[in-house]
Amino acid sequence: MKDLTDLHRQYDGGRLPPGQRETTAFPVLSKGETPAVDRESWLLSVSGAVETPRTFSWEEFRSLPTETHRQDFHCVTGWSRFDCTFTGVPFRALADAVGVTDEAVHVMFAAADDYTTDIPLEDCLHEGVLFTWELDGEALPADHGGPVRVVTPHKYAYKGAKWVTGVEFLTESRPGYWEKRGYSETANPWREERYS
Ligand SMILES: Nc1nc2c(c(=O)[nH]1)N[C@H]1C(S)=C(S)[C@@H](COP(=O)(O)O)O[C@H]1N2
Ligand SMILES: [Mo]
Repeated sequence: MKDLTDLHRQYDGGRLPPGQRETTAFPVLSKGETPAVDRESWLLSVSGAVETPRTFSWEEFRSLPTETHRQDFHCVTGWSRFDCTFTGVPFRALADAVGVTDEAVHVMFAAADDYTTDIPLEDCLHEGVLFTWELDGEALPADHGGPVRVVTPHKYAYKGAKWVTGVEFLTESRPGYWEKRGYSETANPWREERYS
């Protein structure tokens, strides 16, 4: 188990970022309905500025290296949930599997509900970014993004696509769903980067 609950120190902040309040519940925040996706039908397509574009089935994805983390989760609407246990594939392991080219600067994540979100590549390579299928020792509930979602403990949680189906390495930034609607591209909770 990797404990990442102290990563706020990398940002010279306290554990609870400014303007947040701690909750022990885990609210669900989705722009629409929970899409019907299961492990058997789930596919993850990796494209763009990579040496080997490919699509992973659940079985293929599960052959990548995995880690279990303890992480905090910060929603831009003002709540934070401490000590979430997530198991999954680190973004870095996926990047190694496809070979990211030098031209890549940004990453666009796509999801089964047509949600998208973009993150600078450098921020995706942070050790906390995971493609996860397990929350607190149980299969990730569908409402929270199961079968597989992304988590970004160093960013507001809208950067973590639930029901993730696509990862596109971009040669220039392109705004995703909330970024188009005025939310921050960088989304650092310790600097309160909520809006752009
Ligand atoms: N595919 C998808 N991912 C998404 C969203 C969404 O609507 N669709 N909402 C985002 C927002 S705004 C937040 S705060 C978190 C909420 O995750 P939760 O519902 O597990 O709390 O998911 C993010 N990822
Ligand atoms: Mo959110």
